[in-house]
Amino acid sequence: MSVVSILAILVSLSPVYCDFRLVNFDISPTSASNLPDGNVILWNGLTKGTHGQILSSKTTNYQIIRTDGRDVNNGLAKQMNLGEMFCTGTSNLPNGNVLINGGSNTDSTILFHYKSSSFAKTHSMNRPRGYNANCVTTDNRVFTLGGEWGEGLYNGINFYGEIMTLNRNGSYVWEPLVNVSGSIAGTVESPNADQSNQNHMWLFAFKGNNNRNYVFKAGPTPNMHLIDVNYGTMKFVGKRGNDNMGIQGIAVQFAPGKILTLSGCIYQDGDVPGSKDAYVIDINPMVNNGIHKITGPITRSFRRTTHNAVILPGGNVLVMGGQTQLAKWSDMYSVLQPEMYDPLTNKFTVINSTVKYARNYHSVALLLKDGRVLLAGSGSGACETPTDGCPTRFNGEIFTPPYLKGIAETKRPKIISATNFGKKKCSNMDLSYQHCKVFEITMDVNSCGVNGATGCSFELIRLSSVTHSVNNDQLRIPLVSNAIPNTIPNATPNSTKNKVLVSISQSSLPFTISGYYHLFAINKETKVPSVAVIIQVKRN
Ligand SMILES: [Cu+2]
Repeated sequence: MSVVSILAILVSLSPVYCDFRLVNFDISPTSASNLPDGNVILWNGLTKGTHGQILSSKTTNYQIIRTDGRDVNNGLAKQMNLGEMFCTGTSNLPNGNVLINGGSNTDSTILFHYKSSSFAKTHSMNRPRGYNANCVTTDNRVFTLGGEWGEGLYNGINFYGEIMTLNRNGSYVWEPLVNVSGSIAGTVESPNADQSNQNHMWLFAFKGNNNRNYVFKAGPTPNMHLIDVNYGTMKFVGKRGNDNMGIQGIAVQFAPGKILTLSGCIYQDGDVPGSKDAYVIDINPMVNNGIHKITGPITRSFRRTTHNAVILPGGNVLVMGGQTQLAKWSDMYSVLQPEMYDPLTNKFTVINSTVKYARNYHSVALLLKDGRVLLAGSGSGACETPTDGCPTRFNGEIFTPPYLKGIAETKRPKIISATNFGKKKCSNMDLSYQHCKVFEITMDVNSCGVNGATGCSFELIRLSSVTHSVNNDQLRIPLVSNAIPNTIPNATPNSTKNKVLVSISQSSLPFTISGYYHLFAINKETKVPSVAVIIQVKRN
């Protein structure tokens, strides 16, 4: 065999880099959630292809997939028949289960238990609604707000806030917060004011230094609000810079208390252009009863509405799909190129790659445990099979971000274990106990470089849920890391070189939400992230 032919074989064996890899599904997903086992649950409507639900129907199709996009079963969708699960509120609960509440015109509340892969119905909301939005609060409850009827009827009904509490006996109950007005929170003075209700709000929870539990509403209306979930009150806290109504837009908390908003368009219906503006809202001062800071407008590379955004390990935000002009259930005006926001430069840059298919209204995106990104769904929502000939997407694509371009899996930082540090056993990072606040991470030998584990930085990215592009669960928390102190008995530089101690900083605590997180190690020099280990974080 000649040298030339050996080289040719080597070249053909090396993995071909491709940004977006197509994965086929049995449904056209309109919602998705990360699960604590690393899998993802996808669901949509009444039939495998529907983007909608006939009122009073109780059937939803779903699939559970692995990180590589393969179904955990036989590739066929399953059905659950307990209630509506379309255009709902969604939350990743502190215990790892997924809460799905409302949808179209229902009050139903459904729990997905990830350990048994089963659904159960729980206490109904006081106000039936679809298009509501949730967030998990800093006192481990779930807050929901806004919405409307699925048939597009608004009729002046106030879709006020509600809060769901887990009782001591293990049951849940929704309590209305009638003074947290969904009408005020969801409305702006515009000719189509009522249409703003058909939009999932952008909600972010934090704890004040007065120990009260707050929710900041960043959008989609340009009027921002602060909600006190203990007192059940809401106040106007200012405009989102010069931003317009941000319908079919999104917001992500890429660092504790730092929210990037990516507005959509000004009306729910009609051909209206998408926004090109982004803002960063820093709500850290609000912890001490201060005033938030706004940076922007920051110019995006493309006009977009119906787009998705995913926070990546390292803190960049990947923006994908959507349209330059709103056209629901359509491939018109599609933006195929992704772009990335870098918080260090405060700029967006186009990524030299294109999605395989238009991913617009009702599309979803989630960060996966291996540092890749799932982008899925979209289309007309009117096809029953992938071969019907209309553009309903019975598929997704897995994006390999630039930080993994040309990187062999063996060259990534590798977390061997992440356990509590100290004398007592803690099965999670429990912030209420001093001895459970610090985690000891053991890295594979030299996988952060020759100087050991201190060559990596560490961060948490919360498991999250997305519907209609909106994902209020996404949250990134950089960790403080320290080498193992040499005061520990028997510790030698060699035995501790690949270990590091990590904890959540004091300034991140007000924004830390109980639940499961991806723990990533990132090589400080190459910026390459590890595959994540999933850990639980608890606060009392
Ligand atoms: Cu919808």
